[in-house]
Amino acid sequence: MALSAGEVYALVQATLDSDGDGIPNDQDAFPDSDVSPTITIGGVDLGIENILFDDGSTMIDWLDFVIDESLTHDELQTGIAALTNEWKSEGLISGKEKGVIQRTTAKLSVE
Ligand SMILES: [Ca+2]
Repeated sequence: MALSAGEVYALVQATLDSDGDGIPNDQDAFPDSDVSPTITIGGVDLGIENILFDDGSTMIDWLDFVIDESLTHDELQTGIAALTNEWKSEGLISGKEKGVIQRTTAKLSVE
């Protein structure tokens, strides 16, 4: 059975790994992940490991998502607090690292 050009294209797209994080695009929550080794926020490298999750997302992906989607500064800080509290409770970051991420994002302006 021959595949149509459209089927071949869909198959190739699904199995591609655009960001090279080892998770194929069709299973990747963020197919265009920022896979930098450490977390950078607003041009500042915090020196905190940028962890890759099983769903193909990285910590930077989630931080950028909250930063981009927040309409107010309160929303931004609430979103970042929720993320970093979860990561700390999972043992992925220390309390000190949580504080660094929260203080750095607090300085960002929301447009
Ligand atoms: Ca990814």
